[in-house]
Amino acid sequence: SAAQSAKVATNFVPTKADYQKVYNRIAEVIDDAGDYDNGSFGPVVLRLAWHASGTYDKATGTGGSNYATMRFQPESLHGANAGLHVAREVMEKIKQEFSWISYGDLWTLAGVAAVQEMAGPKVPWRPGRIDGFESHSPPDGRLPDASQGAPHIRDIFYRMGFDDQEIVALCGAHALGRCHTDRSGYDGPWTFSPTMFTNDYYKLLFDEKWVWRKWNGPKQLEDKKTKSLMMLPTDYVLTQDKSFKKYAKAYADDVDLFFKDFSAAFAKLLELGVPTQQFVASEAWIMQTVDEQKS
Ligand code: HIF
Repeated sequence: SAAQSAKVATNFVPTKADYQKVYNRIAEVIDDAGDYDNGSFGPVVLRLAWHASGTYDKATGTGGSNYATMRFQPESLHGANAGLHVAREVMEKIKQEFSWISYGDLWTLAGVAAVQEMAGPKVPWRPGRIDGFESHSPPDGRLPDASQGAPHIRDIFYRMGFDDQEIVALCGAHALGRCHTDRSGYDGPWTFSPTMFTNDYYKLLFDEKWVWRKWNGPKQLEDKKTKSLMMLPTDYVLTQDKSFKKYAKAYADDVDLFFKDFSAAFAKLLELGVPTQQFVASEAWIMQTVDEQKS
């Protein structure tokens, strides 16, 4: 009967294998980007996972990935989130197929899939986020402003509960993707391989000479040699601030150390604001890459 099938539907308890199916679908959709940005939605999907999580405030326990409030206005219209409708629309296709998954779990799992499928480290992840309401939305201003310096970066990331080492480890994700003039106003990629997770971001910061770009847009740096790469003021700060610089140099010199520290910091970011008792597993899972499942 209809009543029975409705009951079956609500009693569906997804297993790790079900989440792996979602992961696999995300991996497919990320790659099926046609002419969009180097043929990949990976970077913009990763940015969605981070912006959904990075609103967390340790002091009040508000914000974070739990309620996926970026589905609602005004958060979807916050300046920092410009362009993320692209990622949310890509994710919506998957939500239609796997309606049982919460948006917070879907978006954060997509961040994990993006990192792993673009040859990055394994990132432990577990489900348990629930869809919330507009009333759960964080205020504007919780995400970082790229035009600012070290004190601002510390304010923003200390508020989430990160330390200097974790901040610098996270920043390596700017090896991926690019800035868009019609989104942030900034322009260009950070590395020559914006769909490959590498430690090139740190290497380039130290190996290239960075000069202010002469243009009508917001203040950003360009590499003197090719003028094809960019750094935001907040990226360049990693070479100027003594404490940040120590870690950035270490990650430039040791890709394994970077992968290990990025994985830990990014896994932590994705769980901010999710009450521990909501998680379905006491320890986070390691999802398999598409390649690993082929053998
Ligand atoms: Fe970004 N980030 N980010 N970022 N970000 C942009 C794009 C990406 C900051 C600013 C910007 C992190 C930290 C900070 C990604 C991932 C992460 C853009 C360009 C700006 C301005 C948006 C656009 O125009 O499309 C600032 C100020 C940060 C604090 C220092 C995280 C560590 C690096 C937390 C992180 O994971 C990714 C991926 C992109 C590329 C998106 C794309 O569409 O290609």
